[in-house]
Amino acid sequence: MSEPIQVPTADAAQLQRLQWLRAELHRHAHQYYVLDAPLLPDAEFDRLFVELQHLEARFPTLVTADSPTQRVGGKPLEQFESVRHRVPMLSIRTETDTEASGALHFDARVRRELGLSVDDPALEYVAEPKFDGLAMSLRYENGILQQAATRGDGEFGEDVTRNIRTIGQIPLRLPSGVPAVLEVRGEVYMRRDDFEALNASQREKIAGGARLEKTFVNPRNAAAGAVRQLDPAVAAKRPLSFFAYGLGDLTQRPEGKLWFTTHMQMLQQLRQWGLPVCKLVAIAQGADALVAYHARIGAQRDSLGFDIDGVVYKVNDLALQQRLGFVTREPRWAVAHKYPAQEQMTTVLEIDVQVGRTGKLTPVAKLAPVFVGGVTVTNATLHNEDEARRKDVRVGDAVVVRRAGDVIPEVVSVLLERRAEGAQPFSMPRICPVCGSVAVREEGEADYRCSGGLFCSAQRKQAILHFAQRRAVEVDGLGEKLVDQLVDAGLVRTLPDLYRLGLTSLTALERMADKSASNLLQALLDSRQTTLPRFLFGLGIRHVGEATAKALARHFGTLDAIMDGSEESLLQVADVGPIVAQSIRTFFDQAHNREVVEQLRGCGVTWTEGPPQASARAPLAGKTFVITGTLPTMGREDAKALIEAAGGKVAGSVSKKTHYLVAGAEAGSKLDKARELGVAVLDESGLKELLSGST
Ligand code: JCF
Repeated sequence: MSEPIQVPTADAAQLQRLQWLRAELHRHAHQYYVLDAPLLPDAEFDRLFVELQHLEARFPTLVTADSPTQRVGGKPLEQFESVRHRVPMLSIRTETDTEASGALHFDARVRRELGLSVDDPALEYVAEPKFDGLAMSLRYENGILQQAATRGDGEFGEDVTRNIRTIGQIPLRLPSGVPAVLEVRGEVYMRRDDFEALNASQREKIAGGARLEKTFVNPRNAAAGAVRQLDPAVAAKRPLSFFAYGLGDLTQRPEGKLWFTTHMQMLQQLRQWGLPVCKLVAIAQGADALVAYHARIGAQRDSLGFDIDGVVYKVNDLALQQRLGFVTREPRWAVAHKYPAQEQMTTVLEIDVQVGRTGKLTPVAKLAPVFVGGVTVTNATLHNEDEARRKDVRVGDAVVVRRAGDVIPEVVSVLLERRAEGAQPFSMPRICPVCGSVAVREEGEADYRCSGGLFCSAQRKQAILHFAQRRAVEVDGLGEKLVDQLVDAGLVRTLPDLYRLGLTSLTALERMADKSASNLLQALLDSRQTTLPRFLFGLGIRHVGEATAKALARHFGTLDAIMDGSEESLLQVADVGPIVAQSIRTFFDQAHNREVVEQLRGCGVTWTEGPPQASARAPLAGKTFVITGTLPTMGREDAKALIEAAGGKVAGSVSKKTHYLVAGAEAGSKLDKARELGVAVLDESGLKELLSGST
């Protein structure tokens, strides 16, 4: 009756591929789990793993007991004592479909397994970020932290108690009334700013030659390395954080009463007991709410302060969780819904050297296009000569590219074992690649600069783009392509040349229709009515950013006063120090710069000038602010403008140099950081009080 089952047999090439995949995966798993030093980005490891799974599914007879697919997680290191988890440490099923359908599938599956029909009401879920760190089980006995263990293989983990005790966020003692045995499960992770600071100091130690300190490729690895340090004193210097998300072993309440009946109640209880629980955890009713949560956290992903690789959905009702149960070691009531990976592998096609507005030469790796952290990346900066040398990136190399947070894409490491023979080390050119002038690197500077000044067409182009940008004089539609054309055709050499353009010369350019040409001319006419701060900023004086330009304009009132101001008088301006003052003086001491200003005025560029407002009305002079969260009535830009108008500065991230954090609703990691550093925190009304000068 039944048909004979066709068992396909693998050919030699498939067999070889299978064996190669197993060997590679074993090697990389050891690097990752045991040595905390992965050679491949996670996404690449996953690809190899899935390829092996597929091959094994096609040829089931070839599955071996020792195949990497037959085992979860890593084996414990010898150095740490092995701990048996009283309640196994779960892993979680991952949904790699990063689209909304990933959430819809989970809801549909849970409903099916519970026997619910379309007419039954929506299920209640808890949604939380999925932290990219390492899983930890904290065992409290009678309220005292007795043991901390890694996941290991889920059954046996490593005893890392001594290292975990150094994490400030983890309470060593819980308040009275907690269960006699309480095992808290959560994730140890490293915040992005802590990671950057740690790597910076590791690099310094390398540069200082003190001892070879390695830098870490990402926060997850840095955290894993710290947790498995053999020396707790070293672990203590690694800034780790912790979020609780679940429970293991637990003593029940007397008389059969329950501590809690939902996952959310459990988290709230943990928070009350003093354990850190992420504030982004939320209740979601039904599939659509899961989709919305995935999108909302995805939009915040870059600004969260820590890496996440997805979100986790859990059925909220603990009784329903119990009904759903487990498949092998994964609960049926939870899933991890991923986001696009933040690290990917690609190839370096070329290393270019770009010339900036101030002549700075920046080496840039041109990459085979790769989708990382939600965008397609084709360039990664190598910053400067020292960085390029440290990373030793060469043309043709396979590299790991990382894009996390708002930061520009970065090459984190080179896959040395894949380097082609004869790949040549990169060296910084000693002449400008655009104009051929000598490039010089001053004592104590990291950058080479082209010495060609405005003779260098790259610097000219950048200067024009800087002048024309929206935050400066704003010439609508004058972008990179057009500036390239104008400069290359010799139509524009200096800023005033812009205002001398005419219809005939413009339409002679390639791909320039009458319409675009007249649009540009109109935009140039419109740009002539500007403001003094915009004009000053647009001139591109080194060290004069928007805030300084505003402060100068307010203090002096007129351009002539600034151009003729002595260094001493410039130093009177809030925010202007000796380097900035000298830079302004040097700029206006050059006849050709004054000439440019005069010609621009001659072309009709104007602004209204006012009386000087010597920094009297600058109650916030010298103070640095950071704004975070949603303020009740002001937009962030409004708050920023008010602070700057009062002489203060607004920065993007909290550091020891921050004087005030202005925090609105849903302030996140910046608020934590400010509290940690003891930075004063203001709400909107506090800011208004400061601005009025009454405090
Ligand atoms: O953030 C995480 N990495 C994370 C891992 C969060 C969770 O709520 C988890 C988890 C692994 C297993 N929950 C389970 C059950």
